Amino acid sequence: PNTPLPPPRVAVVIFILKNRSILLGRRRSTVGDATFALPGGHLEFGESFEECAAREVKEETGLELGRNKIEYLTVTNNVFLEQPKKCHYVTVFMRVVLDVEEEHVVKNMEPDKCYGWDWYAWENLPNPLFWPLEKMLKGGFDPFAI
Ligand code: 8DG
Ligand code: MG
Ligand code: MG
Repeated sequence: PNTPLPPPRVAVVIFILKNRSILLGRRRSTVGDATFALPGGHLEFGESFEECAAREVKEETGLELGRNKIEYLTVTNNVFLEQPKKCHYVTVFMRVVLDVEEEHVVKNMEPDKCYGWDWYAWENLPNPLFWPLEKMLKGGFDPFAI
């Protein structure tokens, strides 16, 4: 039977940069299960992209972005047809650069949704990356360069 397709949704995800590393978590989800992805989630009613990014980071990792400058980087269109549940996301990519001098404790706040967070060197990213991220990076996108 044909299940009706859900409308496209807006997701906000964030590159958290520290030195030459980024924060990635291995997903536990029907979408992109076991792949490495950025922190982030669904834009809620009335939120700015910056507010959504900061909220999701706090909910998922416990990190407080507080007075750090959160910047918009780019947007991509991602249609997931090969997943158990078909879905379509317009994904907004943000960035924050953390102070190298400060200590940043990252916790796995939603262990039902993520196997764990860790820092990965940009020159040596883990595999497999979540497909929308993979696609961008293969296209030459560099969150450090902008
Ligand atoms: P929420 O209930 O907390 O709002 O949502 P979530 O459970 O945190 O949602 P999510 O799956 O983490 O993110 C929503 C969608 O964003 C995801 O299903 C597909 C899209 N998305 C990308 N790239 C990335 C990425 O690198 N990381 C995350 N987390 N989501 C991404 O297109
Ligand atoms: Mg979330
Ligand atoms: Mg999430």
